[in-house]
Amino acid sequence: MNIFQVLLLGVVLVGGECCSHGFDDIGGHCLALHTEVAMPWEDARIYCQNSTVPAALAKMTSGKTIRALYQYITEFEIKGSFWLGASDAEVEDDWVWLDMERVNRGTPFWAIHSNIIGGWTHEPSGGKKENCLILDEQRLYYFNDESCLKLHHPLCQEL
Ligand SMILES: [Ca+2]
Ligand SMILES: [Ca+2]
Repeated sequence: MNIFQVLLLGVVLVGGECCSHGFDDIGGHCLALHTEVAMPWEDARIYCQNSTVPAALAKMTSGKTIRALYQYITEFEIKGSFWLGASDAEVEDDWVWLDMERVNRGTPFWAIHSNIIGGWTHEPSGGKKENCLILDEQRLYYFNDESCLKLHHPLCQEL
């Protein structure tokens, strides 16, 4: 192997596909949108964990990633809402990702909704009845708190 072949190999290894089979690079993250199945949040968490590569329910911490994902969903005309790896089941209104990092609040993450006095606030608004996080199709794929027992698609992320 000459120096040029070594350099070429280096480019292929560094610049090649970063995501494993079944995952797509969306905004720099390797994500898999499992529209073929729908299940409660806890089952979805295990479903992602049981992927053929190390993976978990997805974590979304930047508006840029959410925009890229929304573009992907629009482009491929994907339907349905997706579970993300966050919950406030442990302590009500204390939203944490599976790795225990706190979930960002407000814009550009959580959907807005009208409150009973006619003003606008952000989700989450479900109190103790809604303890799991979805990317909500009905809310243009912003975050919404949802009953953990509802059936949605797992959104898995390669770790
Ligand atoms: Ca809650
Ligand atoms: Ca809600």
